[in-house]
This record gives sequence, structure tokens and C-alpha cells, in this order.
Amino acid sequence: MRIFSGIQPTGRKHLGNYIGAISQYVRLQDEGDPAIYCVVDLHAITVNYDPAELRDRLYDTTAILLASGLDPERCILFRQSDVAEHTELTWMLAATSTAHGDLNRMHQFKDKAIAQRELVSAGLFFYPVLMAADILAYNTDLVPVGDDQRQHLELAREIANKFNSRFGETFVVPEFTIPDVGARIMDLQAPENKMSTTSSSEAGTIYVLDEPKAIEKKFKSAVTDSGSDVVRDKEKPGISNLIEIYAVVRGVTMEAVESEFADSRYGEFKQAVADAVIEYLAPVQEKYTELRADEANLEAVLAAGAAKASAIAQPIVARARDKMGLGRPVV
Ligand code: ATP
Ligand code: LTN
Repeated sequence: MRIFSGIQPTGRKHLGNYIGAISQYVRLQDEGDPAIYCVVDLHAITVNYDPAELRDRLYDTTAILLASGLDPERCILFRQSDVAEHTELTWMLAATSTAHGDLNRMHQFKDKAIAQRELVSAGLFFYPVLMAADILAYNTDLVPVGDDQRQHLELAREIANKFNSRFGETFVVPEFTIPDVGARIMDLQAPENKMSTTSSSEAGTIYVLDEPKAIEKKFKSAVTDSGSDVVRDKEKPGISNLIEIYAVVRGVTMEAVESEFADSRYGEFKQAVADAVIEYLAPVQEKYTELRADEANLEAVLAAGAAKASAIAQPIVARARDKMGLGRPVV
């Protein structure tokens, strides 16, 4: 089973990214044939960014992934812009197998377009096609993602099907997997919104690299709801989110959390969540500092990963080109 997923290069990976995506990557790395993880710098440039910072942020993210337990001996970890097949296949899929109307329906495009103060680029509109190309270039069977990527994954399946029916069986139609618990961690200050790098509040977002003191402060000031019982309820998105976080971090069910805190009030529970998260992130933070300091090593890991990724993507994209009637015929 081939596994593929992508993550954007920011230095500010948050608890939602960690629980919803990164911890799945680590869990699945031995089940992939192989498992392939890509730091998607070509996606990151679709919104305003600083070129002088992009590489630093890419090293930050690479170091977080390694510190979280990805092992380059057991999976492929690489930088998207190192493998040219991603951009080439994007155009091939956009031109022949992607409906403009489908792209127009993407929630993330609408949200990000509204948030952009300057240019709303055509690349932002094409973002889901690049994502489909990432996945299809490896004949991926399974894509682990958080809940917010569902619509993009459905589109990638649609694009694969359209291509296959027009040009003949070429691409694997990918399945995706979203965790049962922790697929949508919410902002601590606005629990009706997902925790997010760009759109949520600083105080409502726990970053993987936050100091223990900051983590404690953010949990203590998390918005909770009326009442005082630690139970899940549709009307209580704040406390429900904290219960979900605690359950994932401690590796227990949400029912078990409710019984453990049946006699507690919100204040005591928030402190327990803060302590659990601090303990959960501590080993990652410790390894991060060491890994981030050695950029030559990070480059070496990415270069080795890109060589392995290219070897897989190259023949798959070459075959698709041939089926489309592009270039010299493949014998
Ligand atoms: P953000 O909204 O924070 O910018 P993103 O989804 O745009 O995140 P990435 O960093 O590339 O950008 O996301 C990596 C992974 O993290 C994706 O699989 C995404 O589904 C997952 N993810 C993002 N936010 C959450 C969240 N709040 N809860 C669970 N998973 C999440
Ligand atoms: N759009 C995704 C990141 C991403 C991705 C991928 C995820 C880019 N390419 C391929 C899975 C498979 C996001 O989380 N923002």
C-alpha cells in the first residue's frame, strides 16, 4: 500500500497539525510501500510569502517531522520543489481533467481568497490541482489527512477518474484516511473554528514549539461554556474540544476522560489538559532543537528523499504524458 501526504512549510505547526496529521504519518510510516511525506513549498507560495524566509520555514517543518519520529530510513521525506514532476503533472491534470466549476466550489480557496489582502493569485485557485498531482504522481493508495482536506481529496479522486476514463487506466484513484478522534482540533478561543496557522487567534492556538508556560496559559484561558461538568455536548464546543485533546494525548477514549473528571470542575480539568499536552510535546521539542541546528543534515535528508521520490514519480508521469500524446512516443 503506497501512502502519501503533504504538509506546508511553516515554523508554526500547531497541535491540530500534530494530532490530525503528523502523528498519523509517524504511525503509518512502516505500513507504506513506501510511505512518502512531502513538504509542500510550491503550495506555500500561493499566498503572500517572504522568499528569504521560505527555506527557514521549510527547515523548521522538516525538523519538526523528524523530531516527531519520521525516520528517513523507513519513509521518504522530501521537498516538493525538488521533484519537477509535481508541476508538470499539475498542468497536465488542469488542462485535461479538472473542471473549472469544481475548483470554484473549493471552500479553502474561498476562505483564503477572502483573507488575502493583496493578490488573489491563479495559483491559489490551482492549489487543489497541485495537490492532486502530488498524490497521483506516486500512484498513491492512501492519503492520511485532517478533516479540512476532505473536499480536496474528493476532487483528487474525481480528477484521477476523469483522466483514466479519457486516456485509459493510468492513475490509482486514492483513498484517504481521517482519524476518528482528533481530525478537527478547534481554536481554544473560538471553538467553533478549527485551530489554524493563518485564521485563528494566537491565544487560541497551541504551537508544537510553544514553551510549557505559554501552553499552560493558553489552556487556562481557553473559552469554556456555561455549566461546570466535564462532558461532551453540541452546545459546549469549548469543553468538548478539550476532552478530545486530552483523550488523544493520553491515548484513552473520550468516555474515559468524562469518567476520570466526573467530580472535577473546569479549572482543574484545564490544568490537567495543559499538563498532559506539555508532557506530550516535550520529547518533540527537545529533539527539534538539536535537529534544527544542523541545516546541512536537513538538506542531506531532503536530497536523499528527493532522489527516491523522483525515481517513483518519473515513470508514472512519463506514462501519463505518453497517453496524452505529448512528447516523443515511449517505446
Ligand atoms: P492551517 O489551517 O493551520 O494553515 P493547513 O491545513 O492549511 O493548516 P498544513 O500545515 O499543510 O496546512 O496541514 C497539514 C495537515 O494538518 C493537514 O492534513 C490538515 O488536514 C491537518 N490539520 C490542519 N488543521 C487541523 C486541525 N485543526 N485539526 C486537525 N488536523 C488539522
Ligand atoms: N493542502 C494540504 C497539504 C497538501 C497535501 C498534499 C496533503 C499538499 N499536497 C497531498 C495530502 C496530500 C493541507 O493540508 N493544507
